[in-house]
Amino acid sequence: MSAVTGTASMAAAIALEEEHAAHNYHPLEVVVSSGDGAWVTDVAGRRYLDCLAAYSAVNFGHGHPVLVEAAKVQLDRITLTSRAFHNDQLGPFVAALAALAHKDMVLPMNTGAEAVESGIKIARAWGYRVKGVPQNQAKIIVADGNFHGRTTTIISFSNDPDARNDFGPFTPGFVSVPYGDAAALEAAIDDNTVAVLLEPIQGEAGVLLPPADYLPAVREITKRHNVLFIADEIQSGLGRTGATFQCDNVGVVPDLYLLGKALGGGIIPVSAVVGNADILGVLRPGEHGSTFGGNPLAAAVGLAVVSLLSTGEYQARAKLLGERLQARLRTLIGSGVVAVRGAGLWAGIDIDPALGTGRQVCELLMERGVLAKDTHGSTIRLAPPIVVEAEELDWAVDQLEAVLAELRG
Ligand code: IF1
Repeated sequence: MSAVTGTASMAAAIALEEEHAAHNYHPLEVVVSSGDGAWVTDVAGRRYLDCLAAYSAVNFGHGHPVLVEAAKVQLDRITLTSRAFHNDQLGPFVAALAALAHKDMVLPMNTGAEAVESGIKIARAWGYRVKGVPQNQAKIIVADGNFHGRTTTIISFSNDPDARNDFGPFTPGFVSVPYGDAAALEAAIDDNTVAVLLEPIQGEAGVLLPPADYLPAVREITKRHNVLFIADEIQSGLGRTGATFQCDNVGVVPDLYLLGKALGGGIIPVSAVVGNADILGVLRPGEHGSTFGGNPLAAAVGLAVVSLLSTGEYQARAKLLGERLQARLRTLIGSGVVAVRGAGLWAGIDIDPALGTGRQVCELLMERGVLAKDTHGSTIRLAPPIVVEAEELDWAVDQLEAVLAELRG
C-alpha cells in the first residue's frame, strides 16, 4: 500500500472512530492493522515495536502460533455452550491452571474486572458463611493508588478522580490504606474484615513496587487475623515480571489469585479466580455465573497459554531480558529520566517533567517506531511481549534516549 493511501485510510479509520466510538480513550494517532510477535504494522505499512502489549495481555506476542492454532482448531469445533452444559475444554483448562498456581479450584470468567468482582463476592460469602461475619458487614482492605478495573464497585474503592467522578453512588465495604505500609494495613483490620485486595506491583500507579518485605508481612498479618489475601495478578502475572506470578518473586502464596489479560493469549478475554476449595467452594450452583465464563474457545486458548507457561521459558526470558532492560534504562537517569522502576519485562520510567509529559514522550517514540503508553503525568511504562529480542529492546531504549536528547534540545 502506498504511503498516501495508507495515510488516507488512517484518516478514514480515525474519522469513523471519532464519529461512532465513545470518546473514553485518547489513542495515539496510529491505526494498527496487523501484528506479528513483538511488532505491529499500521495501515500505511509502518512497523512499530509494541512496548505496551495491550497492558500485558499480549505477553506471548501477536499471533503466537501455538495460541492461534489452539483457537483455530476450537473455532471449527464449538465456541460457546454456556455452563448450563459441560464442554470438553473446560475441565482440562481449569485442572491445568489450578496446577500452575499450586491450587485446586478455578472460577473461570472473562475480563479482569469480572475476576476482581468475583473475588470480592467470594471473599464476602466466605466471610459470612465461614468466618462468621455479620450479614452485610464484610469489609475489604485495598491500597491507595490501586487500579482493579472499571466497574461501579471497583471504582468505589479507587482514589483516582478520573476513574470515579460522577459515577456514584458508590459500593460500601472498602477501606483504603497507604500501599506498602503493612502496619497501616494491620491497623485497619477489624472483626468484620474478610480480605485484603492488592496488586503485587501497582501498574497504573506507575509500576510501583512495594518494599520487599511488604507482601510477606501482609501474608503473615492476614493469616494471623484469619483474613483472605487476594492478589490481583491480572497485569503482573503470567510471566510479565520474570516469574509465573509476581507473588512468586517475593515468596508469597495468596489465598486467591486474580488472573486475566495474558490468560487469553491476546486472542480472547479469559480471566479467573484461582484458589483452594476451602474458599472457592463457598459458591453454590446458581449463586454466580457468566454467559461466556469457561466457554470452550476461551478454555482451549487458556489451556494453550498454561502450556506455554508450564515450561518456565517465558518467565526465565522475561527475567533475563528484564535485567538487560532495567540496566539500559538506568543509564538514562540524569539525562531526562528521573527514576526507573520495574520487575522482569515491565518498567515504569519517570521522565523529567521539565522535558515534557509522558504523552509527549510517547508521541515522539511513536514517530521513531516504538509504541508505549504513559500513565500519570510524566511517567511512561514499557511492557513489550516477552518474545521481544534483546537487540529490539536495546533499539527501543536507543529511541527513548534519542527522544530525550530531542526534548533537551
Ligand atoms: C482501561 C489501566 C492498566 C488491571 C489490574 C484489573 C484490571 C486491570 C491490575 C481490569 C486492567 C487495563 C484496563 C484498561 C487499561 C489497563 C490499565 F491503565 F487502566 F490501569 F493495565 F494499567 N486489575 N487494566 O491492570 O481488567 O477488566 O480491563 O480486563 O480500563 O483503560 P479488565
